[in-house]
Amino acid sequence: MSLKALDYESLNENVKNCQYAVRGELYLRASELQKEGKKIIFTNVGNPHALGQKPLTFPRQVVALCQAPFLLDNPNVGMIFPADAIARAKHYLSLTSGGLGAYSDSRGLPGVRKEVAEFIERRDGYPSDPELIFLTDGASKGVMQILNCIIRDQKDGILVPVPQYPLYSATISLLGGTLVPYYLEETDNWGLDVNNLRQSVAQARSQGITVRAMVIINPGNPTGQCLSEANLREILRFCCDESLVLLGDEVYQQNIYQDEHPFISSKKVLMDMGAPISKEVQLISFHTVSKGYWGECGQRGGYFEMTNIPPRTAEEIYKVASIALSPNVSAQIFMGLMVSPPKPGDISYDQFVRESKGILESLRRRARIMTDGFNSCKNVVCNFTEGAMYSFPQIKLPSKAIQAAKQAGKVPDVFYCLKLLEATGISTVPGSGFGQKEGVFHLRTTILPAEEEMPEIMGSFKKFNDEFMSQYGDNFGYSRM
Ligand code: DCS
Repeated sequence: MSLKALDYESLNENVKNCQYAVRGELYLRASELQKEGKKIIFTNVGNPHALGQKPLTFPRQVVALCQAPFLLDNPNVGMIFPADAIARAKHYLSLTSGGLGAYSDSRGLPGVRKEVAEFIERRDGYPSDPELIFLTDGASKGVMQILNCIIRDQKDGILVPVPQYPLYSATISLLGGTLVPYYLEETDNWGLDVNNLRQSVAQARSQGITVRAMVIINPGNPTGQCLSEANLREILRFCCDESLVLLGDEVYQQNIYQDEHPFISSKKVLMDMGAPISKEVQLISFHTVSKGYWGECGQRGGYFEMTNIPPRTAEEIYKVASIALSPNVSAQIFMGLMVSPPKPGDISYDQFVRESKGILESLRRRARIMTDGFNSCKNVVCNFTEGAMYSFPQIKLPSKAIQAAKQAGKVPDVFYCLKLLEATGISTVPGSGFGQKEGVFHLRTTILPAEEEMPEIMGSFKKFNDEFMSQYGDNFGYSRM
């Protein structure tokens, strides 16, 4: 009998080769243990509401009214919903062509795209064109759409930071392209050295790869660094010199936990650089409602903005977006609300500020507790989480542990993370899922568990790590790589 198309052996090889560690072996084992009744702390995914973060009240009120428009006709609606939420719900419904149950334009509702453009203008101080903004089902879909337009075959290379968020490695392999890694410098607080970029490009070219685009994740996932303006300028100049499209993943732009390195958008830096470069570099910037103090991951809302993209290309991207008809309409409204939250003087303003500040300030404290906790552990070193939602400590695994991992048929950091999971219920992602230098090991955890649970979690991590290091330690001491 001949193989059928969906028999495993005959599947598209790109599908089989694609790896996504955030929901990989560790996650599967954690789910199994949970079914067996063990308490699991899921710190593998940046999914704030799953770890107890409460939704912001105002946007949920607005979307609730949009979902149930008959409530707007109820004479008692004003007793449950504040007047500004009612007004905003009517505003968004007026932007749709038939409420939340109707498809929108495949680029998203024009009225919401206008709100996004106004937000970008306020943020960067430069004009933004709603026609060049597409709303998407989360940033992931936008990244996939754009990579799909760029990657033609396996000779097309995309520069991706290592460590990186595996959306990039997985999508590139799914589309049959080639990932060209550039390494971030851990001892330089995960900084980006343009010389590394040049080397990566030269090496790829010597192998016949056409490098077409470069990804930056700012603030970094899993690395947590915020790129400086000087660094962004170097990157943009490099992209200009090498004719690379810059894909600026800026989904964590609200998640900043220090004052020295604020978030600066790639678009602003590009515009600040002036002509000719500001008119040359093709830039796509991505954003989402999943992160920040919103954390509305389940709503699946995002956008991308295109800069210096020719109209004919934008038309093609529109055509491809049309195949999926329409992004989620309720998520588009979340995006509209994210980019135009209540203003001073609005009835809901104080509550909105109280809630959002509360979340961000707690995340800032949690980032500190985690970094300090990891740095107090034997053979563990960790850079401070300047931004995003993760801590990415380096674990200096003793050679006996590496041997034991080999015997168990596991990658050493997977071995460590599995032992951690079994002993403590803490579900992390091994560093190998994000890429790391040869012979260096990490794990990634989110900083999202409830603040009051943090001391206990860090305590149980420390206890596990002490036991692990004394079981496998060879007492030679380790220096940071
Ligand atoms: N880009 C980065 C850098 C991300 O970390 C994520 C999600 C996305 C894009 C996609 O987000 P949305 O599609 O929800 O907009 N981060 C994943 C992670 O590392 N943990 O949780 C999800």
